[in-house]
Amino acid sequence: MHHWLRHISLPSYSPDTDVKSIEKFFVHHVEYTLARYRGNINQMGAYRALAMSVRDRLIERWKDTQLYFKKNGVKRVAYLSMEYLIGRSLQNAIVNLGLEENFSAAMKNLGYVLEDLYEQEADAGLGYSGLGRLAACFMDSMATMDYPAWGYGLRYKYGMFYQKIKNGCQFEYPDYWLENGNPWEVERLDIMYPIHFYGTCKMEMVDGKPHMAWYPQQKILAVAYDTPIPGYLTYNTLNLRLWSAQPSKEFDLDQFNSGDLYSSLGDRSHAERITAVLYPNDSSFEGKELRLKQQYFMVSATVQDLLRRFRESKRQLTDFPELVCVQMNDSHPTLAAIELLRILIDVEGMSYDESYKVICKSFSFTNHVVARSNLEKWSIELMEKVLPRHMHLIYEINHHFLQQVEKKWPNDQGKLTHMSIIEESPERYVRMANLAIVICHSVNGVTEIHSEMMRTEVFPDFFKLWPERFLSITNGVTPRRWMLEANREMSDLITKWLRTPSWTLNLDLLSDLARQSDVGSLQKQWSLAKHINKERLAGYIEKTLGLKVSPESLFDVQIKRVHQYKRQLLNIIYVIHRYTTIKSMTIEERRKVTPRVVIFAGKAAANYAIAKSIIQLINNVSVVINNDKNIGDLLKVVFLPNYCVSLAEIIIPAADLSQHISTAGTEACGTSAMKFAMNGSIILGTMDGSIVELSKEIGETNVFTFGTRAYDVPSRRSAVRNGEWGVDSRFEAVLSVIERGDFGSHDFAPLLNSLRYGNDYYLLSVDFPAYVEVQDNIDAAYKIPNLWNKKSILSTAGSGKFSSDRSIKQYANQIWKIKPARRSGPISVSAER
Ligand code: AZC
Repeated sequence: MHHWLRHISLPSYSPDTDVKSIEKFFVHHVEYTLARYRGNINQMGAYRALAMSVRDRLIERWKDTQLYFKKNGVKRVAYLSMEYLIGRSLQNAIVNLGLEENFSAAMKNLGYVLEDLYEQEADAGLGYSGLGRLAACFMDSMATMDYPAWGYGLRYKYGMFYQKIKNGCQFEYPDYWLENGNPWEVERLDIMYPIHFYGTCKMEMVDGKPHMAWYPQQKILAVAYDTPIPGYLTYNTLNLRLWSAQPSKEFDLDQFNSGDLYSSLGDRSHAERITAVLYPNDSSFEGKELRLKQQYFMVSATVQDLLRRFRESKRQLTDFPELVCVQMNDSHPTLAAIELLRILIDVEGMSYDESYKVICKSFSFTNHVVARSNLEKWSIELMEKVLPRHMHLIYEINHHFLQQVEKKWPNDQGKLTHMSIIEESPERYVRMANLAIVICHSVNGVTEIHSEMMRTEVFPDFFKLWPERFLSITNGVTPRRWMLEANREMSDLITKWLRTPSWTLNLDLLSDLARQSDVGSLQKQWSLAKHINKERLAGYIEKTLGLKVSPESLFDVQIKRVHQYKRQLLNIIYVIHRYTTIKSMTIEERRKVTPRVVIFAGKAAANYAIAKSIIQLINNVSVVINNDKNIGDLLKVVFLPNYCVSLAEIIIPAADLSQHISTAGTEACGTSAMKFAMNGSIILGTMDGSIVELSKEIGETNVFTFGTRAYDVPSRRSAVRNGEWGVDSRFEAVLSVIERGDFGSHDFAPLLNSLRYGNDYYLLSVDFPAYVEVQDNIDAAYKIPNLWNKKSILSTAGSGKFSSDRSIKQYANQIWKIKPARRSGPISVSAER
């Protein structure tokens, strides 16, 4: 019957992009999609109607893009991630379509302000941290550069928790981001896969050969929710497929027949629980059966989907790696490879050896972890219970792998113990990163320093065994969201001074700003743009906290997850030191002080007590300082609650200075520094993660670095542990005023103890003197506007390397071996490309 459909032409529904058509489609959605009257549509309603109008334009491109990939039989990459920190999508979609002017005009004609409608959108926080935001930036770059790619993940109903601060303390609330619906997703009830759990395995004879059969006990359905990801100024639009759990009908029917309707409904909610909530990733997952089920749920649905699409090519399964490659964002999706192995062997009847070759050629793995103790592992007991057949296969892989180790290093028990996929004592675990390295053809770190640490400290034996597998690809961020959308003022300036808008697609062009960094008029316009952004942030701070801050002050920002290794504690200890120093100054001396607003934002994992008490301390300090009339505008401290993508978009363009001060050798990358540098914020950092490369690009004299270098960390740590490190008296003085209760009666003893008695693992006391010194240099530099502005311009000029377009190009060329496949179509923009 379907060929009849081909002859039907749609009543002029081709989504034109002129202002009048946009108005029409908007009204159409008000009336027919939302079923509301034109006369009484509120801001939220208007946002939804607008989003639907944008979505229409995306869907057409998206379908065409998929068809184009399919017809051309191109090799594709599947990007697998347990997290996508997407943030808002409306502005991104409109900008990427190149239609902001038209949409703005159409909304204005209808009595709306486009920017206000942007603000209505919920922030999709389907991720917790860096690797989740990285996945979102990578999707934007893959789409923009026309790579044939798919994103795969989970559609959590509750994203990262909503953070509220009460009396200085963090409280976590569920973040039901779907409250007002999600106009970007398309529910695909036609794309659904069964996912099995638990049960037993039995050896059976099939055609005279032994064969392992799995009799699972639970079956849950994975339903696809598709989100179009538009590339910037290209017709190509990719798909992010997020899986949602749904009970299987058969399963419910069994229960119903047993006469127990209500427990069958209970099972329904049990099934749905799998994709109910995102786990914060720096609390331990150990023992969390639900998290293991989430991982398997995501990868099993994905692998089935990849196989279904591959089968359409009619090629043999041994050709799978020629058409598909799979990138795993950290070790969380590693079971994808085991699932593919299982299907090839158990369902397709391929041999182990042949199947193993297929997975090794298809999979690659990005590691985001530095400390070995943070590598992911799963209890074998749990794995055997939830995924018994997969556990067999892991044993088999390990068996073959250890034979290789034995061959390379005969009789070396140490090597076998270290490298084994199975940890034997004190308890038995599967080491997911070891498994990932064994089964992948490539594994990469996320900065040069991190990749080097992987080779020498985290996985040195694996590196000796397979040096060719280890690559380094420095992370990047998308300049569309982080510059063009978040910082219009500065973006316009850059376009003007570079005399081309194409820097947004070729960020290396920014380097040309360096040549002009001394030009007075550029400097003037540059600092004016920064000032406008600072006023906007000051307005937000006043609205949120009722606190007035002066945009004339130096805005000094640290925003990221709250963690001991990121050392927000060092920052606030310095703030207290600065405060007491100012208080002891004469009026004359105070005149020379550079006024600062120190801004923090970040969430602590709900069960991470020390991190939560760091948040408490910051807030308590802010209450004391901000209410001290004697200090006035010389110092203000701000903690902005509920850090998320859209908050970062307001803060980053307004920063004069941003802090990235992790103990050297603890931060794999730290992508926020790249966003700050692009936005002309001067970097204050330790030589860790991305700062090493940023300072190389920007020029060492234009960034402020300090502190222990990674190679000195072990010896200083042992000096601290053995009480051989003399603690700076200013540092100790701060600890005692906290102890005395100057910043509230909260029990800060555990926090203070983490810095004393040889416990200072993150070397705050060691780096404090250098930190104070570099802060003095910053104050001095800020007083000389043309010096400061020049540094700011050079920060932007030096950040071209850190576009995620560059990262993705490296992945495509070095790991995936895929090429762009650009579907030329009507591009509705005049912008050059
Ligand atoms: C983070 C790293 O901590 C951060 O340094 C890096 O910039 C980011 O990944 C992207 O590579 N790690 C995570 O988000 N999560 C885990 C499990 O490490």
